[in-house]
Amino acid sequence: MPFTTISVIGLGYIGLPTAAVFASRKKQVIGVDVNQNTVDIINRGQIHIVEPDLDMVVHAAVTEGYLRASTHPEPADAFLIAVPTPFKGDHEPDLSYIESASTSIAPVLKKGDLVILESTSPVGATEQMAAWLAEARPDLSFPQTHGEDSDIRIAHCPERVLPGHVLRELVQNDRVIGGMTSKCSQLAISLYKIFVQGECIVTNARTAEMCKLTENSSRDVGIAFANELSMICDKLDINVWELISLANRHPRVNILQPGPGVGGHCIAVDPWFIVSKTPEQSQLIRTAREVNDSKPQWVIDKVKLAVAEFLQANPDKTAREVTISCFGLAFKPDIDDMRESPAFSIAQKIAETHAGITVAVDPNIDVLPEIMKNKIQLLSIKNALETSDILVLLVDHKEFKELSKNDIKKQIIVDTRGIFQQ
Ligand code: SAJ
Repeated sequence: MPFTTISVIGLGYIGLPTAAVFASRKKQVIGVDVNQNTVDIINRGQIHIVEPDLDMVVHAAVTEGYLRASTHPEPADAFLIAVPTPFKGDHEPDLSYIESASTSIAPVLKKGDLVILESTSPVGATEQMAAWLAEARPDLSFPQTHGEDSDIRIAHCPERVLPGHVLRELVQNDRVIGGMTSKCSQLAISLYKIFVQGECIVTNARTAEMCKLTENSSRDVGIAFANELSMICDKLDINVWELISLANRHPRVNILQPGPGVGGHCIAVDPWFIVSKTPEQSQLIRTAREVNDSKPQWVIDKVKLAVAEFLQANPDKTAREVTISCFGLAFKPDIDDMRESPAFSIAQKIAETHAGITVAVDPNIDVLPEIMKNKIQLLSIKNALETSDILVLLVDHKEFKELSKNDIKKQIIVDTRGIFQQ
């Protein structure tokens, strides 16, 4: 086996589970992160993110001596870069984290090492990473200049795991292996085969980059279609959820579900990496992004109409006496992750503009983020139902789906997930 020591750069939602899974296969793993606090937490055998079962796997890996975290890279046989690739204000991809990760590992690289870029990246990022490495280490040869004879092997192998199911999907999903040369791909396969039970399929680095972007753009376009339908149906007085379930009975139709918008750190971001490279050719992908990004404002307008409706029915009251409850803050059901969450931004916007009380309810969140604390009250489902006049359903958490029509009969409902309407 060519890999005794494996280093994972970036110990976030993808890097940490990946490091832990290698360690659970009894490889020596060095996890590297710029955040000292993250490193300290992991070295205590604990975790700083929420992902089912990850705490147990990390705890075992650290106490058995297979996983160790550090703020500085050390020599290893393989390096996996799993750092964020956000976009800048103009939707241009920001590769600065990949650049600093490359610069930080360059001094410890040695002949025969494998470097894999796992971060979701615009097309060309792997070649760019290889160029940064070559610039920092003129004494080593790289695939872009030396092909199959290079000292260092480089590949792009995008992660495709679903938050909430990361440990299972890391092992079971098929893996796209985009080597810069055939030998790069073969070495990358032998690394992933340490834990991957799915198939490892070889392609080139550019296709692998585009493959990951295509998967998430395809989902974004699908969700945009559902969101657009929901706005059309609202105008035409048709129940969109009934409509979609009927249309989906057709053997070749499979429409996704509308919601308050698209959240998370992947689907709302990755399509822009395609648009920024090929703006003229990416009209559908851009429009889908715009449709999904417009949905939160549409929901906020619906809430305003609901307040007006309430005041019309209760002429003795003013807006200051109307309590609005936002059910759900996470970016999707049954998790606590609020990153890029449309539910969170809708609740925040309501709290900023509504004269009365705004309440939030989320069974997976115990403490509100600082930014919300003095604007919103966090209540239990029961208390929120007792006190609120308008209920804005933003996330289809299982606890909300269990509510019966009797529980919610007195409120005006703005239901963005259709759980009270099917
Ligand atoms: N959503 C809808 N309607 C739907 C499905 C989803 O409104 O019918 C919304 C969700 O509520 C959420 C957003 O879309 O706000 C994204 O959720 P998701 O479950 O579709 O995806 P993520 O962001 O958790 O994970 C995606 C996955 N990609 C695909 O399914 C193609 C995952 O496999 C990727 O690894 C991940 O992005 C990533 O890291 O890129």
